[in-house]
Amino acid sequence: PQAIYRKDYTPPSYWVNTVEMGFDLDPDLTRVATRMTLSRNIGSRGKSLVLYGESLELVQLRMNGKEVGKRGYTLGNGVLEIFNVPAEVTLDIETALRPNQNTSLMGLYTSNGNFFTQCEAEGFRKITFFPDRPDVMATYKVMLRADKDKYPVLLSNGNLIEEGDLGDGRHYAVWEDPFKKPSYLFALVAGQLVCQEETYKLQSGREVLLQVWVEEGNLDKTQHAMDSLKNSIRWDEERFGLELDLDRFMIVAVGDFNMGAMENKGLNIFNTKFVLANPRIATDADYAGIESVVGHEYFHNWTGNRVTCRDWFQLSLKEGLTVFRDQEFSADLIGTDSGRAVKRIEDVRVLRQAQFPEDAGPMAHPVRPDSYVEINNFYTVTIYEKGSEVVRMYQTLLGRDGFRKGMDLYFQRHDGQAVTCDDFRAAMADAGGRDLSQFELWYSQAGTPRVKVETRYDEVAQSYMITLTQSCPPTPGQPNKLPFHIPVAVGLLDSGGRDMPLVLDSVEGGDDRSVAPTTMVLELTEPSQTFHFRNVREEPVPSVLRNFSAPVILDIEYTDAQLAFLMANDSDAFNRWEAGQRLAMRRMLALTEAVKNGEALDRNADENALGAAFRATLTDNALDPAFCELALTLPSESVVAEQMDVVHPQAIHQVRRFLRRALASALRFQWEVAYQSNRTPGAYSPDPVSAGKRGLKNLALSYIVELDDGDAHKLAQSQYDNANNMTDRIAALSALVNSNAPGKDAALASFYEDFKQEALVVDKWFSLQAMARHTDVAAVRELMNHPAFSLRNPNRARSLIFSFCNGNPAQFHAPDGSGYEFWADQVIALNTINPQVAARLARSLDRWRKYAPELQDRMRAALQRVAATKSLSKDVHEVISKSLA
Ligand code: B3K
Ligand code: ZN
Repeated sequence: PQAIYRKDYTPPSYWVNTVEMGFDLDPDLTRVATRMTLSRNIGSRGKSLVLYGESLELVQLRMNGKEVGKRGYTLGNGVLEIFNVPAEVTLDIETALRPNQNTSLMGLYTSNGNFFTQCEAEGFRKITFFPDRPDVMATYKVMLRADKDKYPVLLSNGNLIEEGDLGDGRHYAVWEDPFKKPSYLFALVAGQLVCQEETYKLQSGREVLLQVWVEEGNLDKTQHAMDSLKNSIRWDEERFGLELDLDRFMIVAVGDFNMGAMENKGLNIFNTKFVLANPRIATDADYAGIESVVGHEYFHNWTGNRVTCRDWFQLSLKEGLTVFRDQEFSADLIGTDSGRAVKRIEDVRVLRQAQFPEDAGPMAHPVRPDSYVEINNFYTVTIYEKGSEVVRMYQTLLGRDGFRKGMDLYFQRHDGQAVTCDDFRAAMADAGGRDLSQFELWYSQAGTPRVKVETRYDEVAQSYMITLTQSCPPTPGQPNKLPFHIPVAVGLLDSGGRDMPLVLDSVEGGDDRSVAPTTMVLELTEPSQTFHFRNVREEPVPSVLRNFSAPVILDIEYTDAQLAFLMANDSDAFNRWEAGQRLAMRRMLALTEAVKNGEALDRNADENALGAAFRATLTDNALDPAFCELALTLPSESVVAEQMDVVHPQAIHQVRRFLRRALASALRFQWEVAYQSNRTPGAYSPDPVSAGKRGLKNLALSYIVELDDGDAHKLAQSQYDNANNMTDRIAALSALVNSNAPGKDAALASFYEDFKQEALVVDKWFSLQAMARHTDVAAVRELMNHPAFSLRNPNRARSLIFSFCNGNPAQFHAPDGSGYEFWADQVIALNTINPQVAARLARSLDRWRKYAPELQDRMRAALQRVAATKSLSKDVHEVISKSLA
């Protein structure tokens, strides 16, 4: 397969002005008639017209009404090239396709008997031949025709302008989207669906129709999505002055979907997982996920749809920005400072858990990649989450108001256009009156920068110096890196734990502000820089990278005592959490080293430093329970693995369990108190305060159950039996399943019986077992034989296979390599069904070079077996060959 390079970008030879489509929907053979008007681009005289098409039968091709003869075009390798095309032209193309056989879930496909589309990134070419690239924007008018009984609902983008009967039991609907859009935002839905709808009044007074479409029987699960949509609309008006531009906005839920959701203009299509919720089936995390994904897709209407990407290398232009917007949306909805901090910590956890490893592995790529083989492989945590961090840094550098000015200028300049990351950066720089040229390196250089912190206090001069030194490891194709422009937010704590006023020496004649700030953003732009603070009365404890002001790894030396001090006193909640994580990480790495050296972990080992810090947090009643939960959660096994040169998954697992048991037994009474005092009696509500309490209560339960005694089992069993919501039920079930409680098998069985009609809950049932500590490869293979299991449904495949390969490291990395054989079997099986899903799974062995040599050999063998498979998709091929390179 051929790589595509960013430097090779050329504008299209023809623009498309209008598109009219007629669909005769039939699951076995759908016919699509497309009429488009095109205009030749300047400077393209003599160039042919290039259209893309895949898995399509070309039934007819006409140019200005006349059939194009065999010599007028070539067709092969997914490209239809037409020669001698006039400057202004009308094309008529008829195609035929087979939705029922489309298991890739790209283009037009069926799910449970209904029709859906997914066109991003390059799915429209599976519907008709088209210049399927995001810089070609056109208006669309679409007529859908189908059997009226089987497909009573017919939806597409924009406004419904006509509908009626056709005779023969068939009917039609005509939709028109007034806004120009790239083909990847096209969508249609047809089938037996019902909706919850509401009219909503915008701030301007205009009324819009909001609908959430689901299969019959799910109408009791749409309220939260509807509420989230209304919150999103209001938030974008208030925070960014952006109004919904259509009269109708629809969300449709589908059970077979490759990812979370899709922002098609006016017709967002969602994985059921991010729409359906009620207390019986959804957890607090599900409620939060729905809110942020509904927000994310809605916010794309401006950042992605109105202003879109020139080419797919610019993907982060819309994705990084829209993730930033959805993160801010969720934080603003919680409203409190501590709620914002909790949200920030959760987002940084995702970055560290998933993006840092990507940035350090064989698939590392810049936020704006230079090349790709398959664009679908580049919907990554780097493009999304690191991209969001890059956008956040503009806000840190320019301030909230400055950032808003930059956004306003961006829309003023580019509304209706397909643009680049440079255009976004220019709007920020121009609105803020700042030179942001060095900031470009955040887009072009891969890898996670490290920032080393050194300090010196001069008591006589009452001055304090902070030296920051940056570096960035090599990544594929990028051996040497230039220094980044890094905003580092710092504060200084006095011995009483209070923030000291900050006065930088470089500020002439002191600060003209009457009150000195207590947090300052230092801008690191050189390889190394020293910042001098004056009037520093005593040697402070520095709090560096407050609120995680840049996506870097901070190397800073603290004593255990300083970490405990920061954990107790830092006014920056993020760094309070961070101090606790550093303390825990230090202990976990030391113990893992001990296990690797064959030393036994003493059950009565003294866990004083960590134990005391945990005790202080757990007994501080002034702390927000949601924050406590995060502070009392040990770094995950994969985050610990990232810190090691040679990873020993079983040793890490053993250590994390050992520490959890030690903390459980040392603090048992306090865990019991936390359990009791964070109960949330009464009707379930997913609000952040209640969810935070449940989170801490269920963390306490999980620690208590580590002790695996009768009382602990009873507590979990009783919570399981009496739960009135899924959060508490699944937490109790998970505690039971990870213990030796006598009732655990019965609980698993009853859970399945109670929820077997709810696909999303059956997913949870598989996933919980896949990640349980007793579940080995053989047990997972056995679960695949369960009648409810299917590889074809992405959610189900993810719930069992991905959960095991990514979420149960100690079992997956079994020394005999059986986990890797299992992985290879599933990648190969999925490759023929759904290349996108297969390629995601293929990433699970990404970091194979980090493991002990015996494991490496077995991983390489599994990778090579996949590589040698016949008819490997380019999706899987790209991932595997980069892993082996
Ligand atoms: N833009 C889509 C992702 C499409 C993925 C295509 N493989 C969802 C989102 O980011 O909102
Ligand atoms: Zn997105």
